[in-house]
Amino acid sequence: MKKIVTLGEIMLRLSVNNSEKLFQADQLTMHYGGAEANVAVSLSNFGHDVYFVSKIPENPLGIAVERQMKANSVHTDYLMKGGERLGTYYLEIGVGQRSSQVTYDRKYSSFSMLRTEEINLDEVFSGVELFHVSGITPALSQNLKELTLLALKKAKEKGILTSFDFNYRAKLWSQQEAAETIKELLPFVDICSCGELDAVYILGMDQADHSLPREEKLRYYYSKLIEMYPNIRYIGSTFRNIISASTNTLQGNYFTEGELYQSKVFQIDHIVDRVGGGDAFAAGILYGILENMPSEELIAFATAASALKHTVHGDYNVFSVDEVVTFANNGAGKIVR
Ligand code: KDG
Repeated sequence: MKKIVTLGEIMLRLSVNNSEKLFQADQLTMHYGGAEANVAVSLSNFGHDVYFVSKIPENPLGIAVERQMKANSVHTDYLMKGGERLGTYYLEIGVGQRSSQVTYDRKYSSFSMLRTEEINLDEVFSGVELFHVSGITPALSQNLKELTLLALKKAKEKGILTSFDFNYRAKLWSQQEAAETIKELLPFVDICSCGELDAVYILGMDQADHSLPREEKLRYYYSKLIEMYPNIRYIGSTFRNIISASTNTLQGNYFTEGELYQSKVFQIDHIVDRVGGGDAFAAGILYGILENMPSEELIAFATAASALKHTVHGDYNVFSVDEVVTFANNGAGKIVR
């Protein structure tokens, strides 16, 4: 069991129940989620000792978040209380060829107003082996930009393994703002979740030759990423081919020591909820790295974890290591290649 810290916002998620547009709905279903909270829950369900650092309001929604974290055995010692409100997001679930839509209502949330002085990073990082944060956190406010950089620097000073998922959200900031910030963060990152679009549109890399196979393009982007930031030791991403709102294929990619490892292609025939699939994958990669899994096993595990997440409602991956391994081994996600 390793001590892990994640830092980020958790929100109330309100989703439409049927194939309605939000403005038509007269009932909404409640869940709670946020990228780094999702990773925390996943790693905790994999048996690690996870601390989620965030801030929630002192009201019934804050109580609900705290109880959920505790129910998933995530430590809440650094879940600060106060501020105005819990951020909310509304989710219209995609149907057929129509993709899902997210509407944020998170301005002035308790977390986005968090100030650096409210956190004692020396205390938070005591005995920690892994720190994870994503691009959503620095997108939320100037304070959180500073805190994310400070936390990554501090974690590195203390010899903690650091993980950063680009998680670019166009509704939160422009590509240019994201680029300026993320380029400052990457020198302090060991493990990075970065897709092809992140490489081109956030890091400004020249597009790979169109005629190359997709995995060759990825090798090109990842080799460049490591040339730019030699501190990055592990990179992960998925190829998703969305066939319809209820079916997609998923293949995981993992790059380390100059080699690209790819999982089999899972076809997920009955998608219940895609949200959090990327966080489930990132948590799977982190689990594999902490366990020193051989790279082929690691990428099979992370991809199976993500595929499995698509079969449950809500943002969290709630499966245990054994369940993920069984799913990966028996191809319950239907391995198509
Ligand atoms: O990766 C899933 C997240 O996008 C979801 O949980 C909500 O954190 C969230 C966000 O800011 O969009």
